[in-house]
Amino acid sequence: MKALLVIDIQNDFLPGGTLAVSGSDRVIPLINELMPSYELVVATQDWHPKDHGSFAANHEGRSPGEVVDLDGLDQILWPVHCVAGSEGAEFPESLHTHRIDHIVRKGGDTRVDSYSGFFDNGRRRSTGLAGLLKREGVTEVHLVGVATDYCVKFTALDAVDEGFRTVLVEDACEGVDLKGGDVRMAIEAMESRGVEICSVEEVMAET
Ligand code: VGL
Ligand code: ZN
Repeated sequence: MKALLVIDIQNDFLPGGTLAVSGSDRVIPLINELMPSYELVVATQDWHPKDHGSFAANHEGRSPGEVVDLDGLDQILWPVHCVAGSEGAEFPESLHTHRIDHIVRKGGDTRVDSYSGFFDNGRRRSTGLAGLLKREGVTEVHLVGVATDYCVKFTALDAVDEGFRTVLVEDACEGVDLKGGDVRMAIEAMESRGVEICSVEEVMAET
């Protein structure tokens, strides 16, 4: 059975948000079109406490884009985004949220970031996503959302490690691309680990 994983489609990652991924609003109608084709739709949400260690504002004298050590891991600093319970952390109104069966929240631990929907960046704690998918009988996951070079990439790599056939629906994703080429490199990294790459059109033609 196939599940659609909708990664971090939240106001702060959309144009006008605090960590806006340029062009990310483009993927919402595509995701809406895809959702009815899946037996299970799981959406992740980046869901940080105000004092989260990934926010530049919580490191004296630091700016977004700089890298610090956070509990032994390299951490890129970001603008304040997706604070639990804030408007920026909500799904946009344009997303067909009635199609979402489960929501998995990540990034709740102040001392560690969580790009993947499965584990934190230190792989210390699981979100429960793998167990949820396995209980539901899922064997294949298709990924859409933001950002291709962060949360989508790390969720896809963990999905492969967890034994799922893993497909990236490339044109229904959008990346940050901090340094030009990050999205291309992310896609290559996913492919070389066994992630299949396809398009919305190809998915829709199959169903
Ligand atoms: C993300 C940076 C920081 C993402 C989340 O959803 O890709 N990127 N937090
Ligand atoms: Zn975040």
